[in-house]
Amino acid sequence: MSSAIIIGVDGQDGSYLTELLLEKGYHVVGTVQPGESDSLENLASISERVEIVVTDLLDQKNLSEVIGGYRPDETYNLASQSHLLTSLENPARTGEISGLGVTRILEAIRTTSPKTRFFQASSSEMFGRQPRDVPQDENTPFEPWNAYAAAKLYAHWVVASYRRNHGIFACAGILYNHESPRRRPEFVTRKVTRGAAMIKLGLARDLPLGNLDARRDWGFAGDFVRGMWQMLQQETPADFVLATGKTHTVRDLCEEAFSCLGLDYRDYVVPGTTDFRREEETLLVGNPGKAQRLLGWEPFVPFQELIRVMVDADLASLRNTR
Ligand code: GDR
Repeated sequence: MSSAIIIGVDGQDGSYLTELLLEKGYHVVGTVQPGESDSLENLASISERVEIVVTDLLDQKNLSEVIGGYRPDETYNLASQSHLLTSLENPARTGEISGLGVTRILEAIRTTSPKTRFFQASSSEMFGRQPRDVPQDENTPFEPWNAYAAAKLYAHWVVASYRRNHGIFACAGILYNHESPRRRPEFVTRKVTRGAAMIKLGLARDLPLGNLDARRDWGFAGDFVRGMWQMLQQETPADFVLATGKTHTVRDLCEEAFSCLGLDYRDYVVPGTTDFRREEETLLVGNPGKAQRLLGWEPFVPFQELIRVMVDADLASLRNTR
C-alpha cells in the first residue's frame, strides 16, 4: 500500500487530495497546525480514514520526527496562509511558514526519508503584476510583488535546489486560482456564490465587492489535486504550471453566479472598501501546455459549471441552516 503525508490537510485542496489518494488505495496521514485540529469540516465524511497529526512548520525537530516516523512514499505541502491580504498583515510569519517551512520539510525528507517524493504548491502570484509573457509558462521570469509571493518564490527555488543538489524527487506546481464549494468565503469566488445565495434566500440585501474588472484564471480544485498527484508519478521530477488558460473578470463571475439564481448582479453588487486591490491591470493567465503534454493533465470543469456547482452548494447549505 502506498502512503502519503498531506501537510495542511484541513484546507480546500487537502480535502480533495485526501479523497483522491484514498480512492487510489493510499494510507493518508494529514497534518494540521498546532491549535487547528478542530477545523476539519472539509474532511468530515472521510475523517475515519485519515490519520491526523499535529505538525509545526516552525519546528524542524517535530517535522523530522513525523516524516522520519512514517517515511511515506509521497509528501504534499499544501500549508500556507493563502489569503493574500491576511498573509500580508503578518509578512514575517508568512515567510516563516510559506518560505522557511518548506526548507524544513525538505531537510526532514533529506535527513530521514530521502526516497519520499515531494510536492510543493507554488503560486501564480510569483509572476507579479506585469508578467513578461501572457499566458505565463514554466519559463516566464518571476517578479514577486509582495511578501507572500516572495516567500512562495523562495520555497519554489528551494525545491529546485533539493532536486539538483540532493537528488530529492521534488516538484512544484505553479498553481493558478482554483476554487470549489469548499473554498473559504474570504476568497472572491465563494464570496460571490455565497453572497448571491444569501440574497436569493432573503438573508442579505447586497454584496459589497472590490474591483470588478480584476481578472483571474479560475479552475476547479479537484482538477488541480489530480495534477499534483500526476507530477509525483513521473519518472523524473519537474515543475509544472496548472491553469485553465482562460480568464474571467470578477464581473463575469458575478454575472454567472447571480444569473444561476435568476438575478441580475447589477441590482445587488455594491462597492466595498475591504479587499479592494489597486493592482489589477495584471493578466495572470497560465499556459498548462507542459502539464497537458507530459502528464496528460486536463482541467475538466469549465468556469460556468464551477460557478453553478458552487452556487448550488451554497444555496443548499444555507437552506439547511435556516
Ligand atoms: P487571489 O484570490 O488573491 O488571486 O489568491 P482572491 O479570490 O482573494 O482574489 C481574486 C481576485 O478578485 C479580486 N477581488 C476580490 N477579492 C476578494 N477576496 N474579495 C473581494 O471583495 C474582491 N473584489 C475583487 C482580487 O483583487 C483579486 O484580483 C488566490 C489564493 O488561493 C492564493 O493563495 C494563490 O496563491 C492565488 O490564488 C493563485
